[in-house]
Amino acid sequence: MDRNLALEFVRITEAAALASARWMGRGDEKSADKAAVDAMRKAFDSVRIDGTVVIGEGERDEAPMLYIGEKVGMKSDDAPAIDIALDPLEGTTICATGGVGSISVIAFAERGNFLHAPDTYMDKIACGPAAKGLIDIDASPRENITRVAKALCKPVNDLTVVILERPRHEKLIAEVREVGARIHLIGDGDVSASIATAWPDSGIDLLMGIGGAPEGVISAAAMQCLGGDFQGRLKFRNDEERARATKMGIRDLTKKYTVDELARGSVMFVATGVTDGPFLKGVRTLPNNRARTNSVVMRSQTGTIRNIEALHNFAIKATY
Ligand code: VTB
Repeated sequence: MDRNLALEFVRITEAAALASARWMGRGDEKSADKAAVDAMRKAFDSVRIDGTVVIGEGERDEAPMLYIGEKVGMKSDDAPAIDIALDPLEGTTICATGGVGSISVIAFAERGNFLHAPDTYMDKIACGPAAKGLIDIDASPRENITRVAKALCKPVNDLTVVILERPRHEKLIAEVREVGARIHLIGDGDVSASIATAWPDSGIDLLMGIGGAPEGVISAAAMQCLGGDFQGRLKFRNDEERARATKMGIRDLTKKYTVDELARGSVMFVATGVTDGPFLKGVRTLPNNRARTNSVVMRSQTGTIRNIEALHNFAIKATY
């Protein structure tokens, strides 16, 4: 895969972030999401790839654009065949309420390298490079917390675990508190939260709990670039979800997925902040019809992590 592709792709997440940021705090999740999807879909047309969306906005009958299986990119004979896992606006509610950590994100890899995850839940655990290889989704919270604290040379009381604030996590939250670790509860946005575990100085050490499965694959792609660790197991709410997973080719519905099984090979990851988050600043509107975006571009092959700050002048380029 051409390394320059990642730099092409950042234009796409910038476009989606700029478009959805216009809806920040307006209490209208649908419009914020639609703005991001429209901008991202349009921006894909300018990239020379033979792209297939494998993690997207949903299945063809429920998503008009960027649905699973959709072909994107300006196809040409020498265009590379790549699989794409995307979320034009991860954290729609965050954006609609002006909260913390909504991003626009695309991960991509050579064909066949992402798990084709159904839109169900996934039990997840994530940590940064220092504790890689030490976490185990089958171990107790106590065990995982103790191991990570040791790897980070911190007392357990200083460890911060990020967990989605959901009734389903009551038991997990109680267990973590009993062990003595601190908890950062978030309303949404577990992709940002997973990345935060591997981001220096984010203040987050470990992620635990159940979130969306598609977000799990995107998070795993990011962790491959950051050298962090991630494990996941699909969680189904009903037989219909199980049937959907089987239809997508998942044979063992109880399988524990390692980070390598979720995102393999040479993976690239780009994200642009929509609202301020633990590792990216959100879109800033500036005087004279300008805006500033903050993005990250990462490649697993080289481990390079680029922060890209861009100043957009809408007086010249009025696209978004
Ligand atoms: C999480 C969160 C996402 O979905 O994955 C969550 O990170 C899981 O679903 O931002 P529930 O809201 O049903 O718990 C999101 O909130 C939205 O994709």
